[in-house]
Amino acid sequence: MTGNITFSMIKPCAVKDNYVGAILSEISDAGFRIAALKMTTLSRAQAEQFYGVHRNRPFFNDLVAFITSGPVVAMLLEKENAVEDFRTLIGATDPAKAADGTIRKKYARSLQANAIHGSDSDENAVIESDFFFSRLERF
Ligand code: FUP
Repeated sequence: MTGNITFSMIKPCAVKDNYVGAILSEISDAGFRIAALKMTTLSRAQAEQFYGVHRNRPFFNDLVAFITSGPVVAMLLEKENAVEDFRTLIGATDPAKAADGTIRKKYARSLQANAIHGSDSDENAVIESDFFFSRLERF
């Protein structure tokens, strides 16, 4: 069975590049319903928790510095087959390898500053959504 929610976050690079509106339009046009949405800046401790799975990777410190460098736009998205369809919409992690037409291909700067996050499993979609949103913030 595939889940019908995913979690996404527009990263500080794309917020600074003024792509929030364009990216939200693409997400809506692709058939996702925005069930929660907020702009916020992560603390270092929050970023370390969010990216905890990468704690031992060589890029971890740089990744935490980047993701805390400015506001992000976090969202909870609903659609049938949400996780897989959203990963297709955003494209490969490295924008140089992302397919034409994908959000990362169009709006990312680099592997680190890759414009947007999308959950990689139904389980992580729930964990990440719960990390950012209370019950009262979901519609
Ligand atoms: P993704 O699931 O596509 O977000 O990619 P990963 O979970 O593999 O990586 C999480 C984030 O770490 C990426 F969005 C970008 C960053 N990253 C680097 O900065 N350097 C790397 O070598 C790999 C990933």
